[in-house]
Amino acid sequence: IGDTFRGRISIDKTKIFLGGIIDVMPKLTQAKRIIIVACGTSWHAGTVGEYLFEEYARIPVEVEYASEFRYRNPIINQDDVVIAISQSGETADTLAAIKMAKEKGATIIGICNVVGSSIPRETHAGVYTHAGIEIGVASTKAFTSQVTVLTMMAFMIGRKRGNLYDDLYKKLIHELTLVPEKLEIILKSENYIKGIAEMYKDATNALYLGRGCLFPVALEGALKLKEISYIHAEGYPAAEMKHGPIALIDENMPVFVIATKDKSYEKIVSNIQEVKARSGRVIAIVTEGDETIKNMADHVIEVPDSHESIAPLLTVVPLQIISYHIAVMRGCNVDQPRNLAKSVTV
Ligand code: F1P
Repeated sequence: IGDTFRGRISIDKTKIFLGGIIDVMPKLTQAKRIIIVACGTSWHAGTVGEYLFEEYARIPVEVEYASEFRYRNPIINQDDVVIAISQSGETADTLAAIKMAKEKGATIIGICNVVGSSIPRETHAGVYTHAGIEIGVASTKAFTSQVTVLTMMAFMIGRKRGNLYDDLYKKLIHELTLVPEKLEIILKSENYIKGIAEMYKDATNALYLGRGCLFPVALEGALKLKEISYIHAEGYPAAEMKHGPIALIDENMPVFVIATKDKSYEKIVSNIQEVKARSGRVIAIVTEGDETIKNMADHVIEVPDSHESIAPLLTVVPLQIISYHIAVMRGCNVDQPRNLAKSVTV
């Protein structure tokens, strides 16, 4: 893989280091636009990236389904940076999308898991997530590791572009270093989460709601339920609920709301009220100690308090666990769901 994807990923108290993209850092920091191309779960990770890049790096971002993008005639310029995200590094649509963007002169960066796969070989630089082999077809740790890399990139570019002053930058780095121990705390609630799964295992539909960078987490929660338990599920931006999905809500509809404390908190609380007013069953992912939502929701799953930029990494895990237990209780093969392939190479 030549000179790309070299170097290690590390975080210490004062800096983030993404060895594989050092050479293209000037291109990234001066990019007029970042285009993220991916499929499935990787597209959801890219959409978290969109929120974080815009917030911290202050660069316009477009997130594209590679399967659409490759068949359009998109306007791509030489000062665009295209980021391809793919667990397998072999997804045919993502590969075709970056080949096209490369021909039009864009700088191509990859975020991939499988070392030496096809997508990294078509990029100018990139980062291996080193998440290990995904045994299951449905991506889980690939998602959290892709989001981790995108979060690090957003902070790094933000810092280089002068948007993040010292104290905030250090605080954000510190927050990243706390993720593993916070995830350990969340994993301790597995039995409690399994109990919630038991109550909803016979659902025929489910709705997932989130706002800001937690909206893609809602999409990913819904996708995990669909992929492994075959329950129809939809992820929606919470504020869009009133434009359609609200018609579906009744006492049989479980509504998973990702509602940790951030700048949208008051708004998501009113979205929960709207669901409860229509007798929907609310399962809310909340910041620990949130009594307000506890008094409104049917169930809450608490995650440790964190900076809002870290919340996608923490809140997706209880949703993955719930889908896993529902699938097992329904007798589904969680590692090899029907009709799904690990790498979609055609
Ligand atoms: C994309 C993807 C996965 C999904 C399934 C099918 O793969 O949609 O997100 O879980 O395995 O493919 P990739 O490009 O991230 O390897």
